[in-house]
Amino acid sequence: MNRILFTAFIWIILMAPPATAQVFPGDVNNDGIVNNVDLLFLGQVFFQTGPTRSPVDQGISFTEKVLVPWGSTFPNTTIDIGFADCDGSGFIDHTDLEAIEINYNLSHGTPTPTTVDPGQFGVDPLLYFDSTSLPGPIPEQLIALIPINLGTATLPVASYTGISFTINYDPNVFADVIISEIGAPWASVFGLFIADVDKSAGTIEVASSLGPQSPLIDNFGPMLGGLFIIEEDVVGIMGPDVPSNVYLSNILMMDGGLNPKSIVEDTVTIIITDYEITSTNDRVDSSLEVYPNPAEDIVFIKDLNRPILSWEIYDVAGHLLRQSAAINVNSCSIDTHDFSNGLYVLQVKTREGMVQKKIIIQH
Ligand SMILES: [Ca+2]
Repeated sequence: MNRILFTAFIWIILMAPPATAQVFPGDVNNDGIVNNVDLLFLGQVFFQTGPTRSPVDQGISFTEKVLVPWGSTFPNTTIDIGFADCDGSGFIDHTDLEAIEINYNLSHGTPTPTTVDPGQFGVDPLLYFDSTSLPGPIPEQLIALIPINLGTATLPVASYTGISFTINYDPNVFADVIISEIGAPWASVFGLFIADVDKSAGTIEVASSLGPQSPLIDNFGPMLGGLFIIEEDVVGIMGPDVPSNVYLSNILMMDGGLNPKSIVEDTVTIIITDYEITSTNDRVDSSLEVYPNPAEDIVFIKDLNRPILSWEIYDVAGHLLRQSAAINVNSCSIDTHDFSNGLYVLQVKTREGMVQKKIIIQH
């Protein structure tokens, strides 16, 4: 009798199906939450191929799908690479990046996100705001152009393959913040990038990965352009020099073996002044027209109410690219045929104050 029971027990153990893992599309590192860290893992295995999931378990909706293990794991982990094939197609590609974007911040079970080591100032490299491009106090409704740099000449980063972090700002002060990649060395043609914006919380969660085809980077310098667009009428600002802090947090940089590297955080203080103090007249933005936008080879500026005295165009890194001579016209045009596709800031000086506009060049 005992022997029969024992045999039955063994049989049950042998015949019981193995515990199957579930894929929640977008949670590439299977830590319970879809966030910017998942992009770092995705970048490591981009373009890899493996077995497809069964048709009922394909797709990127945030419901559990049965994992078909790929049999290989991310470096230094026990996480099967099959988790990166979010849609179950057998090919890791941009649809899987889309799964991160669509399911961002969704969670399952009890998330155990990666803890971040804040690093040690003077020992570890910095991710920091390059405030040298800040001209000083900035009036309401204008744009503060602040590039974000990674590493310095004395403390460069080593073996870079990707980074994720959060930018935190006061949503009552900034109407919008636009982040864009500057390019080499931190971005490659095979690279991946996301910036998830939460305007009510005042956060942007960013991740950038070189992708699998690129060599590791030992370097330092500008990484991202940041346009911090100040509200037209900042609540409570009635006088000059009101400070507002923008800071970085949750920085996770990884090398090619997915080993975290400590990076030190930074804060920049943007000084905002009441618009009325810097202008002798009423607000001037309403009558200035900039078109077309997006533009290809030429941008027109027109202000029938107030003469245009000069204009300047900056890239997202804060570099002055082109400027007019002193003029006094109601309309003019700017040749942009040799500009790269992307976002720029046009700053126009009119007789009654300064106006800034975002322009997009798309050839
Ligand atoms: Ca995750």
